[in-house]
Amino acid sequence: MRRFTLPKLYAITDARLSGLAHDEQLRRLSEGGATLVQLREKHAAPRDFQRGAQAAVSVARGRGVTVIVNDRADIALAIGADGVHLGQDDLDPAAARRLLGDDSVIGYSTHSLAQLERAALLPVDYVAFGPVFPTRTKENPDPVVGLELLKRAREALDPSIPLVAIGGVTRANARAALAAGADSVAVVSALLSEPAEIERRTREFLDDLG
Ligand code: TZP
Ligand code: MG
Repeated sequence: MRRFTLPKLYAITDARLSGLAHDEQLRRLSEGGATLVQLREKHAAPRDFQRGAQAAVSVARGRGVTVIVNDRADIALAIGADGVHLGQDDLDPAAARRLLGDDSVIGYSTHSLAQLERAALLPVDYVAFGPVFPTRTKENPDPVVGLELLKRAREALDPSIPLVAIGGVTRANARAALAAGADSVAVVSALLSEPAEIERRTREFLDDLG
């Protein structure tokens, strides 16, 4: 698996929310200082996502931004992304590892302590846990886990596996998520809901996280 230091801020794209293509979102996030971006696309046809993600990887390459593709190991492989982020219903992480090889980053979403404990046995580079706070970005989200359960998740997970808090993270609560034991916060709407503000919000978020 890839030796990979997770930055405190993990930005995730949303073309519907921002009204911007993935490459333009990545450009603005990167201008604000983001170094890790997940391309998340729940509405476009795979061909369109492939093209949009390819353009985003091209932008990322000149900027040293790590790019993770949500859901689709095939697209990640085809476009030379740095890795894939898988949910509980996507290709299983062991299969994705066989496809992508040892140098790719594989992240995995979990929503309960039971899922988290199973994740620790899989060939993944980080585990996400959430939604930590209420979110309107994800359709049919799992129940909110909260900060207490996030803390227990950190205690339950092997310390060598980075933990990402996701769901409803804002500037107001991000530090609490880190204090509860998350290594990183994954953020969509608090960065992207005002497209003209993406760069500024990203910078402010990073300033807050220190
Ligand atoms: N997985 C759990 S919550 C979530 C995902 C993809 C959405 C996070 O979006 P936001 O806008 O930061 O709450
Ligand atoms: Mg998924």
